[in-house]
Amino acid sequence: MGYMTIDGIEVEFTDESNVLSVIRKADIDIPTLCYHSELSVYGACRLCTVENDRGKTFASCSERPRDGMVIYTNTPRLMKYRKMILELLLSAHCRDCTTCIKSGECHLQELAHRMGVTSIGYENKKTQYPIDMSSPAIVRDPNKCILCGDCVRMCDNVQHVNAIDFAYRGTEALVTPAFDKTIAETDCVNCGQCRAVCPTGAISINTNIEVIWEALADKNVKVIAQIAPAVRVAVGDAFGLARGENVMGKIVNVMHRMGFDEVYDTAYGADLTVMEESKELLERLTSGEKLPLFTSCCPAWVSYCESHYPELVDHISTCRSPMQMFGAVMQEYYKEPKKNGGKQILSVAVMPCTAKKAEILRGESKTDGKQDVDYVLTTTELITMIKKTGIRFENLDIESSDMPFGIGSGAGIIFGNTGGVTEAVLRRLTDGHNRSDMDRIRHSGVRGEEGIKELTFPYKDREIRAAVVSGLGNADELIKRIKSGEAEYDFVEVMACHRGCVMGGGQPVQAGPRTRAARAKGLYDTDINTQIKKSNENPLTVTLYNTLLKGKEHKLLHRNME
Ligand code: HC1
Ligand code: SF4
Repeated sequence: MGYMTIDGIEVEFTDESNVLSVIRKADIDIPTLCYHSELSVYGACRLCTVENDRGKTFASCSERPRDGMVIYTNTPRLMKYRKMILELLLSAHCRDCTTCIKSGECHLQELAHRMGVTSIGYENKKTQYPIDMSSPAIVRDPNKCILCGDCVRMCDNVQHVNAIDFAYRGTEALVTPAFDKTIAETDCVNCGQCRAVCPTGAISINTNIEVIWEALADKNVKVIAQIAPAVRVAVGDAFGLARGENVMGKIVNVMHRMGFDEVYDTAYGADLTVMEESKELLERLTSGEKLPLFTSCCPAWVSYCESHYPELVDHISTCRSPMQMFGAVMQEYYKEPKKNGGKQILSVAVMPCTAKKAEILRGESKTDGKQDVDYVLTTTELITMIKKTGIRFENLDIESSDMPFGIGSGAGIIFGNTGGVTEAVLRRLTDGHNRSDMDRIRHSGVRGEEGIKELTFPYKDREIRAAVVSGLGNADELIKRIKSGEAEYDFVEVMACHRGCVMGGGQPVQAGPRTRAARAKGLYDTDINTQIKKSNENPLTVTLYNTLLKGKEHKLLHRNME
């Protein structure tokens, strides 16, 4: 702890690891392009440069705070310096800002505006590269890359995937997959976390917006949507609503107005997953085989396991993800002419996740050879569509989801937070359902945003040993411990994005710690307000098992890997 003087004001610091964090704590939004509190410090952009009382300048992101320091953040010299950095960056940058997908959300554009960059006196002589559209999840446009390295550090240091890296030197420097491969030719797991930290349009979402507009306008197509748990606590961010507010009711309303015929809740699919995954866990506990059971709902994790730990693929649950279970059930339901009204069914899933765009294309995501979910729209794409309509989302009344798939239990809703799947499974395996039963599970260690959590939970005459992991680097660490015999579990929940789907690669970006906490709280608060806490007590689930699912549980709810 100590004190430093920033622009003449005394500021206390405690455990901040760099001067930049102390400046931001003092409510000065000093510009940066390559700094993320969760990534290692790179110090490349130099925008955060400050001046001390002896006139020495230094990058505040890579300087430790010291007691008695005196610094200035906005001297004329610093202002000029920052403007010049931005001019140089823009001189080698594709400048089609008005048509860029990131326009209005681009951090470079915003800073250029803030720093008063009104013209660029240099011609862009940089080699122009083709846009990489090979991935169903993300698009790479090297011409918009400013070499901040955020995506590289995310992919390599945080996710342990190493799909992209720096190549070449000097003016030819580039971020690219090795050997100039396309992104689809690498081990990229489509998590979209690189896109979540990219400050420009160099990495963006591969969108399906246009095809959805066409379907909505087609009278011969019935468009059925499902909304993932984490989407409802992020859409409001874009419309000036309170961070983390659950806006599911407004989403249902706006989607009806846009022309979606039915809007359902993926939390219902999550309830089906809990039923099947709990059953599978009990079977494996009895046989003692293929333990730990790894969860299967996160497609980026499944891909990571396949490429990095193929010997553990058998340990992944055979359950389809909630999205896929729902997709299969929905297609079965709408097979009947009475239900489809003679129209073609188009199944759309609104997800916080870019990897879901790849999941729907996998062989095991089909039933009788047909894709169960036709398109995935990320939360960000849905926001873009809503904005295009001009409907004032923030003022909309709420509507409830459609039936017969409109009710999800609280257990299904909390899937969007790390630990949510485990908590839901433990609720299913617990006989009671009163508040103290739920609180016992809640306080078992399953909640919280740490990347690796461990817990034991009593079940009949034994204990269930569980681990909850979010972030693929953390999963990698945990698997190494499991393989070395250092750790032993019965159940392991893995979500590729740190903190779970609320921080998925398809969510609106620039989410600071307060946004993260608010989104998690938004889902937990929704659970508190939901009478049905357990998946097995969702009346719609119970009915489905006795009707449409009878004799088809395996076909519709499990991954068909033949
Ligand atoms: Fe998720 Fe899931 S929780 S994976 O994060 O199991 O994407 O929200 O929809 O399928 O329900 C995502 C969220 C989501 C699935 C569920
Ligand atoms: Fe790496 Fe994920 Fe980006 Fe692929 S989507 S390049 S795995 S961070």
